[in-house]
Order: sequence, then C-alpha cells, then structure tokens
Amino acid sequence: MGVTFSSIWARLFMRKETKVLILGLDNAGKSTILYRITMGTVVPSLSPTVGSNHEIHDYKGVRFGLIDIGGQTALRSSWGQYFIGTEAIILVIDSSDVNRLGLAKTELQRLIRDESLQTSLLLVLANKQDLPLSQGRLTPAQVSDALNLTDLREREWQIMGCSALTGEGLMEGMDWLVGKLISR
Ligand code: G3D
Repeated sequence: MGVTFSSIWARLFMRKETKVLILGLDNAGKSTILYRITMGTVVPSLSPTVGSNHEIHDYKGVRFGLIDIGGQTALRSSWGQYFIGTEAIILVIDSSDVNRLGLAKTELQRLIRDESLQTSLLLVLANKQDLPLSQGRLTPAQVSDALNLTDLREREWQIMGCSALTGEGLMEGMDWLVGKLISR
C-alpha cells in the first residue's frame, strides 16, 4: 500500500515515530495484523507485500511507525536495509504452519544476531490462535518452545497468542510494547 495519508501527515508535523518492524515468513499474517491494528478491521484480499507497507498509529501516547515487510524467501534477504533505528520487532508466526517453524527460528536467530537490532524489543505474536488445535495449531507455549525463546537472556521479549481475524491478543501485545518503550 506504500506511503499513505497518515504517514504523510505525521511527517508534516515531525512528531517522532517509534520504528517497529513487523517481520515473519510469508502468509504468517503480517499485513492482516498491520491493518487490524491501524484500522481496527480485517482488510479483505490483501495481495502479498512486495517491499513494505508503512502505517502510522498513535496508541497510548506513542506514535508507532509500523512497517510490514514482505516475507517471501527472495525478500527476506533485503530485511536488513530496514533495521537501523528499529526500536521493536514484531515477529509474526503462523501457529498452524508447523512445518516452517524451523525456518522461522532460523530467521529469528538472524535477527537476534544483527548488530543494528541489539537493543530492539522483541514481541512474538503466535498468530492464528482462532484455528482449532485439531488442525495442528500450536499454543503460544509450544511456539515459544519451538523458537527456544527462553534462551534469549540478553533481550527484552514477550510472546503473545493472537488472532488477526478476531483481534484477540493484539492490543495486549501493543500494551506490552508501550509499557517497555515508556520505561526506557
Ligand atoms: P503475510 O502478510 O504475513 O504474508 P497475510 O500474511 O496478512 O497476507 O495473511 C495470509 C493469510 O492468512 C490470509 O488468508 C489471511 O486472511 C490469513 N490470516 C491472517 N491472520 C489470520 C488469523 O489470525 N487467523 C486465520 N485463521 N487466518 C489468518 P488468505 O486466504 O487471504 O490467503
């Protein structure tokens, strides 16, 4: 969707944005989450993100600059160009895509090692919690285990189960970010 009216407006008035990258594999639900947070609704028929979508969202006194970056294999190598100045990463996981959790873990490790992201907060969203467990959907605790999150001792991180379709869990995740950002 590119640069929208809200981001032009924010830049005109030069209020500082807190840069947050929304990352994850393709189909994890990144764009659905971006628009659910910023517009409060599910935008139907989103086409896969090529490049990035940037939206401004004011929440509890913080002006978030939320950047959703395409997660297809060919695009993941270009994530690095967005890293400088990132205050938080929202890593979106499709909790029903069990076969690609290993790949998601590899991408997480790459993020954690990156010099430019050393002080970035990490919010992991275990998305698609509306799907039934009988379809192989993992709980947030299982996603956390699969990603070895408890090994991240130097990082301020949180995992939250959510559903971009119902909105469940998203505001709780944003609240965690706001709390951490304000206390910094
Ligand atoms: P991406 O930006 O990470 O590539 P999208 O992912 O936001 O485009 O979402 C990919 C597909 O997952 C979409 O389905 C979308 O509706 C679906 N999806 C996103 N979040 C959820 C969720 O919380 N629960 C469920 N059940 N589905 C979700 P389509 O069919 O349009 O490809």
